[in-house]
Amino acid sequence: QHDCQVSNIQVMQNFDRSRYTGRWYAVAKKDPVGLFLLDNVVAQFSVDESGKMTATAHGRVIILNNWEMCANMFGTFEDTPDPAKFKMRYWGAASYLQSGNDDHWVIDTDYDNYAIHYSCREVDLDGTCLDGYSFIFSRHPTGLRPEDQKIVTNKKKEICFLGKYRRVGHTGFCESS
Ligand code: FEN
Repeated sequence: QHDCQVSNIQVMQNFDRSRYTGRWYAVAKKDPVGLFLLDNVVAQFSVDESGKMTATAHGRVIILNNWEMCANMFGTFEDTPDPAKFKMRYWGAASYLQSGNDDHWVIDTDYDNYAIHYSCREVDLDGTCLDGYSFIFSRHPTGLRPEDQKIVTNKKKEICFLGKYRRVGHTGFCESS
């Protein structure tokens, strides 16, 4: 469970998607290779009448010529046999934003305060993650509660991303859109 094998990573038991709905503020992120969201990342998860999970997310990006924009992203989730593991198809509202299809795993959450998300895009020959990203989410824009911080640190270790996260600032840049 500490061998960094993607296939051995433990995810949330009995994940309840309806309790996961609503607004989540990214407080830290581990970036993938390539284009991504810089900061001010807020996600909003929904479950429709048929039970399918969807989400929107926004975040600040800097496009060519150092132009600051707010990227509005959309995601639809395909279920897998594990209730905490999804395939996420995502795209942006603007055509210059990259789209893709990523794994979307919920590692741990208490639904009311914190959540740890994980996505490995490329598994190395040795079974570890070569390119992946992860968000630490909080229900509170101010950050994680002290009592949740040690849980989150332990999970960062388990997914072998400890030391690879950066704080996600919230300046209100995307709040008007
Ligand atoms: C997640 C959960 C909620 C729904 C979604 C999520 C994932 C979002 C992703 C965003 C990717 C952004 C990209 C930006 C980009 C997990 C929060 C959907 C995966 C790829 C630029 C930057 C500069 C430029 C062009 C594009 O394309 N950024 O010149």
